[in-house]
Amino acid sequence: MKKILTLCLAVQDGKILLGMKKRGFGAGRYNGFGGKVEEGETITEAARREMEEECGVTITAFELVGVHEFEFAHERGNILEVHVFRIDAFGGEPQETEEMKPEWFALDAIPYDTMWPDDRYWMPLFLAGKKFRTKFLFGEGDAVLEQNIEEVETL
Ligand code: S76
Repeated sequence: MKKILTLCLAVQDGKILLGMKKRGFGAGRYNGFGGKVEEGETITEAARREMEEECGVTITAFELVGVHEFEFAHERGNILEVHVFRIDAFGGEPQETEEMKPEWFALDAIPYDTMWPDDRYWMPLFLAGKKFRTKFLFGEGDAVLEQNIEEVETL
C-alpha cells in the first residue's frame, strides 16, 4: 500500500521555514509543512492546502524537488511517498496554528537533532538546489536502518 503525502519547505533570505509539530505524526519535531493528499485533489493542490491550513500562507511560487519513499520496519509494505516542494514565494505571514508553530532557521543552524532522522541526509541536496529520489527504512525510535539517496535530473 502506498500513501501519497506532501512536504513543503520555504526558503527565503538564507533562512528556512520549519514548523514545530504540536500533535499527531511527528509531534515534537521540526518539520516542513504538509500531509496526506486527499481524494479528488492533485498533489500540488494538497501542498497549497496544507501550507494554508498549517501556517496560514498562500504559495505563489514553488517547485517539486524531491520524492521520498519512507517505510517503517514495523509496517513493511506500507510506503509513504512524500513529494517535496521548495516554496520560493508565498503570500501572508506564517502563523501558529493548532498543528504547527512556524519558525525561521538560518541555513547553517537547522535543528537536525529535533527533526526526523532522515532530514540530515537529504537536506544538503535540497539546500544545494538539486533534485532527488530517496528511500529510507526506519526502525526502533525512527532510527534510519537503510537509506538510498539518488540525485536526479527530473522527477
Ligand atoms: O522530513 C520528514 N518529514 C516527515 O514528515 C517524515 N521526514 C519524515 N520521515 C519519516
